[in-house]
Amino acid sequence: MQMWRTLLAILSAFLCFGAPNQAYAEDGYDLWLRYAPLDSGYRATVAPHVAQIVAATGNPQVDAAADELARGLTGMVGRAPARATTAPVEGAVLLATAGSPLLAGVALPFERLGKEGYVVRSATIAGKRVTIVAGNSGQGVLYGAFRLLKLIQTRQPIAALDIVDAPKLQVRVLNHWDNLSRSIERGYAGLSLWDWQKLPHYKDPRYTDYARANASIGINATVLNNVNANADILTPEYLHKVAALAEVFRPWGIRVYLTARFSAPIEIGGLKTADPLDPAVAAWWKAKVDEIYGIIPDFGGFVVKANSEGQPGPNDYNRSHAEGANMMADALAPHGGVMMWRAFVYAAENAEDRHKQAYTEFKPLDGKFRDNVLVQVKNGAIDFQPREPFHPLFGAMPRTPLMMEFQITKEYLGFATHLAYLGTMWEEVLQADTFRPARGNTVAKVIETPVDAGAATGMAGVANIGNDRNWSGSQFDQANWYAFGRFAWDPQARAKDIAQDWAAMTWGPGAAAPIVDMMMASREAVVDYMTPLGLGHLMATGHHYGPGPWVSDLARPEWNPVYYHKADAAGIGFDRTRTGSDALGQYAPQLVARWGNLKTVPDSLLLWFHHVPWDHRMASGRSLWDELVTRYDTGVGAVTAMQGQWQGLQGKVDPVRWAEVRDFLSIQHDEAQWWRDASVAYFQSIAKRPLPAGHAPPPHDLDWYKAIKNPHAPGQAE
Ligand code: BDP
Repeated sequence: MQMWRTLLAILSAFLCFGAPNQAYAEDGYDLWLRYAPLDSGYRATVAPHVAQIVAATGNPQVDAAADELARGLTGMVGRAPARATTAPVEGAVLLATAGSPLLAGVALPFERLGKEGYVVRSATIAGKRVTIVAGNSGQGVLYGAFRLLKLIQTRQPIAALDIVDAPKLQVRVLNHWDNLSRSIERGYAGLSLWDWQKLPHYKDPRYTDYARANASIGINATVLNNVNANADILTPEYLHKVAALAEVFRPWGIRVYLTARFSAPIEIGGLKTADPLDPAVAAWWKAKVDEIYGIIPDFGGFVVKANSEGQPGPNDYNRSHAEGANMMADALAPHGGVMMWRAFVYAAENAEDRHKQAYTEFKPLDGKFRDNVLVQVKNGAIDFQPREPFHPLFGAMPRTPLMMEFQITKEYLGFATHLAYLGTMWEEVLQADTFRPARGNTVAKVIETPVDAGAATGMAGVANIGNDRNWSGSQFDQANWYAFGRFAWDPQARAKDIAQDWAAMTWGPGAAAPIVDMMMASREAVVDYMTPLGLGHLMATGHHYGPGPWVSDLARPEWNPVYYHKADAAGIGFDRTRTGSDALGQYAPQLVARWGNLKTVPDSLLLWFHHVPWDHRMASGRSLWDELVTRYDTGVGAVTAMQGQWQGLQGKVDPVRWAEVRDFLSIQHDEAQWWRDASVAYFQSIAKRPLPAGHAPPPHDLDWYKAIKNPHAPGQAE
């Protein structure tokens, strides 16, 4: 009896604290691939269907799929499945590509799968009940295996499966803003994973885990280095290091891309110019690209940030972005490479509203880019703010492949310590109707519809990954990496479904519901305590850590927060209607009508498009000033509510991760209060109105907040 009780205690300790093969407390390293033991009831329904893994070896991606399945089942079911290459037994999982003899006699919808899709189907082969995981390529099989694992991780029945799925976008890519020094621009999770000094000889096992995590969510590409690029990455010394990473990633279906500095022909090529129309420059790039493919045969291509924030580009030679992009695209085309050209441009001496500049420059170039160019457009026209309307270029360049760029790392949403699930923000952007050419053409549809038969499609996410144990700097920031992969696979996906899957896999199905509730409300909380009612870009200078709405002395007007909020004695907000900058005119007429009218513009975009009197009556019945203060307090209150929800999970999730989240929420609460107090103090100094009843005055005067400096905030540009 005593012995049974001891055994039971040991068993329940394992159930609470992770898989039995883990001799350490969970710390987040395993991400959503924890493969924790299943409860016995559900396990009994799974075990008969995963008795054996049958995979014809030889295809590295099918082998990777088989290994991952074995790893996952061992953790979850508690024993390693038998492995075989032929002749499935009852209850086998069959991993096979189209044409495999293993699938002889079974009709599967391969024509619907494309290159990377998969089918997961329960079937009977030679009298044996099996589960087929099949695709046209090993990569499809790999994604199918992860799907089967996810079904089990989220406790779905697996006895009668018939799932067909394929990605809607071709290039699903992480952009690492990693410098060769290993610092990460806007990185809040430690140093770069890429240990250039030890590469190519030492391949840290972590590279494989990184690739597994990406493959599990369908990410098939990675840009290793910063968009503010260093040309050295294109030298042979570095290319061999890059090749070593590409080799690790290959079985997981991930191609390597690099950012290319436009002036590289001068810096490492010894040329006098980087003019894209100079034949010597084009020849240099062609030779460089041929050299790269000689070293990395499946190299993906380039990303270029040109003529933006001091980076060199074709404008330096009076050439257009299309002329620059096409020259490099032509060098990549014979190898099947892709040229991702960023539309994040705003010029040094340009008085035009920054919101308008990318559209002004790129729209006339519609139809002028090669098919293997993807113009990479940030979700909003300014810069990854907590809330922006969708970028007006979406829908406005119907003959140009446009890819979405989201920022996974939370440069403007509180770094790693603020809990902000970005899935809701991305869904809001993707589901926004461009009304171009007509109602119903959402941003998601724009990016997933190829502009012609051969044209590329894609989505990029600025990575939040570093060498912290938990990869993303916080437990909850893993959810943003996860959600990015899911949206890149299917831009029509829903943030809540994604949150549910992530929470169940990462924290256990029992804890998922309250965690999903926290996640779903979290981004709006940040909007409220940082930039409510359509305000934006009010962060402190340089590092963007904390509030700085008063900043007005920086060299360029659009670097100053006062440029964005335009608060004065009369009111607050940026008039972007026809009476102001008319950035609104870059959107379809339906949106001009809706957003241009104070009666129909949603509160969430009010101050983005209008300069509004402080006493303006809001839908709530409050004056604008009272509403602004109320929103700031709502934001702080939402963080208090999350703290309460998390408290309720004590003992229901593993203790180390639980305590970390509790402490981070407390940091978030303090900083939300800081944002609120500093912003209210500043705006009150301009609005000169009393605080509405029941709202506490900031504990310090404005100068106190202005004096706060954080010279060591992480993630600053080199
Ligand atoms: C801004 C970042 C800056 C990046 C830039 C970009 O502050 O570090 O270099 O975006 O996207 O938001 O190029």
